[in-house]
Amino acid sequence: MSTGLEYRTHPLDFQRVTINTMQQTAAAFRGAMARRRTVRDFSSDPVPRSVIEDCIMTASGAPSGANQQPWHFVAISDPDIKTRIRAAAEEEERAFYAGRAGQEWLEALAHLGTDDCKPFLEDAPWLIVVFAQRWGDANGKKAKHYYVPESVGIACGFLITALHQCGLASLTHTPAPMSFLTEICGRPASEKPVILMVVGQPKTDAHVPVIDKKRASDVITWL
Ligand code: IYR
Repeated sequence: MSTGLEYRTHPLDFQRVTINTMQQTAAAFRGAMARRRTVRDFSSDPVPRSVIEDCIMTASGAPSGANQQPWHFVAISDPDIKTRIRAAAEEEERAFYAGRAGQEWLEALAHLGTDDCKPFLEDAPWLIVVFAQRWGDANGKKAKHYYVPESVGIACGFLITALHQCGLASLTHTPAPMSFLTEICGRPASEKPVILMVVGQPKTDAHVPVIDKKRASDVITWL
């Protein structure tokens, strides 16, 4: 079926590297990313807005279904807005830890040492709320978006990687439900908040839980 729409191309910008460089880069990047940990003890040391913008634009360059880029990022440094977000998030978390989660979920989380107290929502210099656009607006007409959760998940992966690469810690925080973020961030109802990314430097005495990572033989099947 022909749509009659135009297909245009330009030459790919791609640099081949030697196998040696490929191997060294892969191993070095694996090591660098292995040192990335989810942090919950944030210092309030400031982080330049330009760094946050660069990391967000790295995320926004991620591949997406039909290249619809179905995302919007709200970057918050305003202390009053952070205080509102903390209050709303902690209200949800109190209900979560007091029973909404259920025993099985709480047991799965126990080794992370989390509770309903979220000081990092005020301590960290930046909060980035990632919104998924369930549909787009094509000249006032609702346009269906494809593979939205997958696309936004990939963009969040780019964001976390970019933040780590430039020396910043992050926490993928998901108070449930997180619909209060739509109102606080002034976003339309067509957008769904999916991740509240907490970003900054760790406190100098920050601790993280002891966790295991799966080994190659656990996660890869070679055929
Ligand atoms: N949102 C809660 C609970 C929580 C849920 C999962 I899944 C985690 O990986 C970590 C925490 C909280 O932030 O405490």
